[in-house]
Amino acid sequence: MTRALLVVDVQNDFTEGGSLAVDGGAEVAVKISEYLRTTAGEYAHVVATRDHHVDPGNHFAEDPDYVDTWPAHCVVGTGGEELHSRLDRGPIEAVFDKGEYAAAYSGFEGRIDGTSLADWLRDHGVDTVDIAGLTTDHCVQASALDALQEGFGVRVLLNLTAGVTEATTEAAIDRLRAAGVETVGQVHRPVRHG
Ligand code: VGL
Repeated sequence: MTRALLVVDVQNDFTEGGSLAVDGGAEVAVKISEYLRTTAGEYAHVVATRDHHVDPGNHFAEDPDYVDTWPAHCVVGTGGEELHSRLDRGPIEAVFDKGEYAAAYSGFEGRIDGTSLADWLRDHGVDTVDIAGLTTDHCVQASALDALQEGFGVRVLLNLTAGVTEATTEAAIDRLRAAGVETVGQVHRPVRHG
């Protein structure tokens, strides 16, 4: 088994002070960095994704519902798009950007230099992925379901994720488990919007 860690969307806009801040987002950045220090040998590769929006159409709204429409976030060229400063970039070998002109919740829509995340992982011999990052109920969920579709073994490290709302986070966890994704630990419970 060759395992990679996939760090999804740990970007400033999804953390405290950002335009789509999730409670516990910055803590997730810190905890992933700690986790990487203590589990260095477990992963053959560590990669990350970023939401990378130019004009993603009705993914952005003036009056967002926080389910299908959102305040502008992770706009290319803004600080909000940057990976969080407390996320240790050292172990991250490749960053896959997604969503320039449309919503792209799944990290598997991401590319680096034209190569898709799934192809990059397969090219590097990866057959199993652990997923951490933001947000449990949207991009982490979508990435985990796509990872399964792409044929990878998948675990979601819930203690290294944070969700937008409690209800959608619980629904996401149920859906992931029903689909065959192994979950590890407990998610940080969101208190906003829920
Ligand atoms: C995300 C809401 C909107 C995420 C992205 O990264 O989970 N959530 N866009």
